[in-house]
Amino acid sequence: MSLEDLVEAFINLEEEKVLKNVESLVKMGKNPYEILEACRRAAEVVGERFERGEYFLSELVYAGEIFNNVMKIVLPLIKREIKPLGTILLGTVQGDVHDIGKNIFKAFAEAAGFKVIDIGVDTPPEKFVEAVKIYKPDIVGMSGLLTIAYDAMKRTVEALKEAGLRDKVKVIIGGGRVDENIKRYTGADEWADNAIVGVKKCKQMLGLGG
Ligand code: B12
Repeated sequence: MSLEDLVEAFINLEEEKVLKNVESLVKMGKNPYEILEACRRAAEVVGERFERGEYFLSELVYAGEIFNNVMKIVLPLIKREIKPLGTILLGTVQGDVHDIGKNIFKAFAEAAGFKVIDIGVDTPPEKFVEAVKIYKPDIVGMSGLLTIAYDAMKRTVEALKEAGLRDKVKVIIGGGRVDENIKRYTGADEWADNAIVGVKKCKQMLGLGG
């Protein structure tokens, strides 16, 4: 049983094999993050096959279900620290319903000691603004995997500005394809295409090292 076997089974969408592999790897004491990262790599290949027309939407949906079932086994294993570091308001932006990566980032941020308020998927800018007024978070985290998500992120940052809230929060964006250019385009303070790095950057933004 190895991470490579897991990746192969995931790419072939062999759910039973994937879940058995995950259970064995967990029993062997494998780091939960490595297991999730292997699944993320496999999901990327599924996405590429979808792009090439080798897999269809039903297979994309199935890959999402397999990932969610893996998370049910792995996420409860992540240890939580006790001290609250700060509050993160988190959501997937308008037009985008991908939430697997968001949920993984949430679990890692909570494990590191952040309080996370999750406002869900396909979240319009006004909903982010309302939630910032209510929860007064230290950080706003926006997730997005679709190309159209970058405009939604930009609109959300602009809406925070218009509401006079932009300088009261730090903004981090995340998702498989974000980078420094998209950070600049959206007006965010930070970006991360990986949950561990995302948590580290959240700590740094609040002056907590990282
Ligand atoms: C599973 C999946 C789906 C599932 C999603 C299920 C769910 N509940 O999320 C379903 C079937 C619903 C779906 C739908 C669609 N999808 Co889709 N999907 C994928 C797939 C295969 C995997 C995504 C995933 O979960 N990856 C695993 C996670 C763990 O990775 P991650 O999201 O990057 O998260 C990590 C980091 O980015 C980071 N992170 C994530 N969020 C945040 C937030 C913050 C604040 C921080 C700090 C960090 C952080 O931490 C995570 C862990 O390290 C990708 C392929 C790919 N390359 O990503 C395509 C992909 C994203 N989908 C794609 C497309 C086209 C679609 C559809 C338009 C298909 C269609 N024709 O209907 C729809 C869009 C629906 C919508 N409006 O959103 C394209 C997007 C192309 C583009 N450039 O826009 C991709 C890239 C596939 C491809 N190569 O063509 N999809």
